[in-house]
Amino acid sequence: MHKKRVFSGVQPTGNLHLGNYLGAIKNFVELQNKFECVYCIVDLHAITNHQDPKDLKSNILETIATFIASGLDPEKNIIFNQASVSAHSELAWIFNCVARIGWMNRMTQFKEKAGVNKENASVGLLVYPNLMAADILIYKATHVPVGEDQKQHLELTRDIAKKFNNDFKCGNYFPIVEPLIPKEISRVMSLRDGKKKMSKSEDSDQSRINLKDDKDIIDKKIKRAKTDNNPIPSEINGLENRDEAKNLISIFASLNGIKVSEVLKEFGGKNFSTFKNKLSESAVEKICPIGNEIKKLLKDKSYLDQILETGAKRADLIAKNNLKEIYEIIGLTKFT
Ligand code: AQP
Repeated sequence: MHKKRVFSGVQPTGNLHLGNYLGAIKNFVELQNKFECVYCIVDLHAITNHQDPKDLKSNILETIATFIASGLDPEKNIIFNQASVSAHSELAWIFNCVARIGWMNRMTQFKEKAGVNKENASVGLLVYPNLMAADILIYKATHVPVGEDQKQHLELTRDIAKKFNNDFKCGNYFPIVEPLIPKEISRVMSLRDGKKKMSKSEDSDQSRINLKDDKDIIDKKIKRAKTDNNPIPSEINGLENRDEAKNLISIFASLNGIKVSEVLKEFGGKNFSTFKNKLSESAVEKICPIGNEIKKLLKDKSYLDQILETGAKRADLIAKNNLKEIYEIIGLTKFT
């Protein structure tokens, strides 16, 4: 039996948005009172696409500020950046040798991110899921809170753990992780296109609510969010084939911690303009305090650095010890 431990990460690629919050960070905060949690700013994942070094540095600080502003306690949780703990990269190399090329080729995120010019994508982007598996398994984490877009990568993490345990006949050395995906909204969609996920890299800022947006901006973005001409349905099946409507209703449910069915009970038969006013109120109430706190925390960079340094030392202790065991299982000797 493995000790229950949560691990998750967020890339420091700027523009953290409502999707990152409702899909992942909000869940991180809830879990901190139930599990031992390790939360990582996955800066090595960020460089699978070119990052300006100055932007990367400031985005790392902004991500840690977002964690703290959202309610993560840096003493209760281990919070650090991935580049500080070299065991992640070492285990990723081992997993490059465990995972099969065919597994990588099936990853839909690679296909989406590499686009049409696959040959020109970095090798790092292709093997990104192996590093993600290493991030999780170096801590022998058992539970991983993520948005639905990461589900396939977690299935791969499970496959890698099983293959490693099997190849090296080491019982259940690596746990088979369980994804923790939010129920009411597993994937927050773009405000401009209900078929696309809300994303940092989308060109149009109107497609997402950034955690640092102020009240007026949030209000405007929600008022302009795409909907259809039909009123809000009273039953869930009335949301079928209405991606934009479903998205806004689900966002409201998630922001207020209620079920989609309850939202439909309250707003069924009403038009979207009434609903959008309420949605905007909820978003402003939940997001603006976080945005204001992020801005405040960013003024004290040494405080943020100190959290990262302490977290890195705590993470490194666990990771180094596990890496030593892993090397022994494989038959590798580390003389340093
Ligand atoms: N739209 C989303 N809905 C629900 N969850 C989401 N997540 C991201 N977008 C949504 C979750 O947020 C966590 C951190 O994600 P990430 O920053 O590591 O990378 P990402 O998934 O690639 O985020 P973006 O915004 O989509 O970035 P780009 O545009 O660079 O691709 C993860 O748990 C993720 O599931």
